[in-house]
Amino acid sequence: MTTNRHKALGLKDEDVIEMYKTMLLSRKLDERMWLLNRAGKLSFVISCQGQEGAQVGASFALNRDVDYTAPYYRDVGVVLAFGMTARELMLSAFAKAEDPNSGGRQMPGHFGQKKNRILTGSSPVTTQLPHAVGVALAAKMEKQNIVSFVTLGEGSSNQGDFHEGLNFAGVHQLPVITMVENNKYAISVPLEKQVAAKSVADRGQAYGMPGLTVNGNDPLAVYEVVKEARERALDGGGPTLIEAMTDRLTAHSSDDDDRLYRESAELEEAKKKDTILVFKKYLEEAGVLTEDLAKQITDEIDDIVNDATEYAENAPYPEAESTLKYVYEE
Ligand SMILES: Cc1ncc(C[n+]2csc(CCOP(=O)(O)OP(=O)(O)O)c2C)c(N)n1
Ligand SMILES: [Mg+2]
Repeated sequence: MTTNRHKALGLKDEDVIEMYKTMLLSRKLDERMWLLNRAGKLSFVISCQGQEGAQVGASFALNRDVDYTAPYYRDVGVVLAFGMTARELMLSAFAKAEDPNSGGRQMPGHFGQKKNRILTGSSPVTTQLPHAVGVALAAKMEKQNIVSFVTLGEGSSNQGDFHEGLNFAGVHQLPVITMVENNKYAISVPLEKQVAAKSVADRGQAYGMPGLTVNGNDPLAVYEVVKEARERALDGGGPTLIEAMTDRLTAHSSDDDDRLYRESAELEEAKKKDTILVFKKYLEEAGVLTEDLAKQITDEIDDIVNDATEYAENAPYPEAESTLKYVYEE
């Protein structure tokens, strides 16, 4: 019964396999980046691990040929789904000239790629939200049949930009979908010290839009609510706020030690609900993922990660003389 959930949502077997591959590629790239960081080859990693199901489930519910996204730093699953490649993500991690995000100028996780309609973000959290609302305003003014999709962490939903952006989107009924990836930590600060409200989703009501909380470890559940939100937006029903409950399976970043503020038992519990495992189990029970296919996918992804690492490691750094390019008018 539950094993046919993807078909009930209009997803073919090939679609859910593609979702699984995208999630696994996100995870394996991230794991490789940690190894490279600990080996002294990469300066910094900020992880998607634990949040891939929410990221990929949401992205697959969008029209990735026309919609815009304003992702936040953990969204490896979103940018891969929108068309960024493993090589490009590694080029960014190694800060190489060919990195499409910033030519090696920004820290990793600062995504931006015009051809895939991924808006450039900057370091202050939540600044991407008013940008996404602006894209939705333009889409409405130009009568384009598209939505913009923006993500952020729950800690960042306390930032002014969140409230200003959502209020504007609500007033003008704009086609923007906001997804808060609630991993229950803002660096070392636990959820109960971040938000007094019962849920982040409840904040939608204040801005005149539906606010929904969904199990972010279940990509199909996220797919469903984002798909509905997209249809509502295109029908003129305005914005939606979604809170995807997830777990951050790593420290905040490679510069953080989460053992100082998070009990190991809590992390072990979170690992039991790991979105990759949850989705793999679903696909096995649905008869979509056989042992042979699982092995084939793992091999394929290992090859992609190895190729990306080798390519990026051997790629040239930007010329020192190019440092000020795009900073001053030439
Ligand atoms: C305006 C602003 N304040 C503080 C920071 C430093 N900072 C970077 S990430 C982060 C935590 C954000 O937590 P959350 O929004 O829950 O996202 P998560 O990292 O948990 O995914 C903070 C405080 C920042 N980048 N920008
Ligand atoms: Mg958080």
